[in-house]
Amino acid sequence: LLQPEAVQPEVWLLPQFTSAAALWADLCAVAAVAPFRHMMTRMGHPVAAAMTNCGALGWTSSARGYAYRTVDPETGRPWPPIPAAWLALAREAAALAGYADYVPDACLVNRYAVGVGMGRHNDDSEQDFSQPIVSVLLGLPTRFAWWGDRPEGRGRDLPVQDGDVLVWGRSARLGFHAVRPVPPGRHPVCGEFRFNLTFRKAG
Ligand code: MD5
Ligand code: FE
Repeated sequence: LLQPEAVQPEVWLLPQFTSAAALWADLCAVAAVAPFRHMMTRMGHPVAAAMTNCGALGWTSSARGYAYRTVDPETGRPWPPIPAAWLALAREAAALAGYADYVPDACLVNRYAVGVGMGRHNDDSEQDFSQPIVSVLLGLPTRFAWWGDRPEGRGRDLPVQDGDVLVWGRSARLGFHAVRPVPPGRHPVCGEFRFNLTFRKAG
């Protein structure tokens, strides 16, 4: 458990805390029930990362804006539950970072092809900012960019790789961040993709 220099207090990095190999079967099972899709933004273009969800609430974007939903709009069915091993992992990481009894109700799963990133934003659609976000990085390495409260300049880069887990909350919970485009490569489990699991207390 360490606090990377590139970011700020209340951002914790757990290097090599898990691996894509350990989570892969559950990832395939989630995607079989709730397939990856490119959601639309309010501006009318598709999100570059493909997304799906598990848990009671799933994050969605459409022409009507962002919303957490209990039902997958693509299938009309509830999102699959968060796999037990994933929940245990998120709870363990949160506990190490000082959050006792973390109970996420939402897990957004992002899939990035080579060359794809995510622009600068902060995560403010949740009801409960007292609870941290736990982010699990799988597959190809990339860099996160971190700004914190003031979204100015290029931001600071944090290199991350398969199996790393980030926990960020409290004063960092509403910090601005981005994902730099994924450099070319091939991961033995994930192929030419990077995945990210983002656990949140959304409801
Ligand atoms: C991703 N997802 O990789 C990111 C990971 C999102 C989203 O941002 O809203 O779906 S979130 C973890 C993150 C990003 C940037 C910086 C830091 C963590 N950090 O320095 O702690 O799909
Ligand atoms: Fe985010």
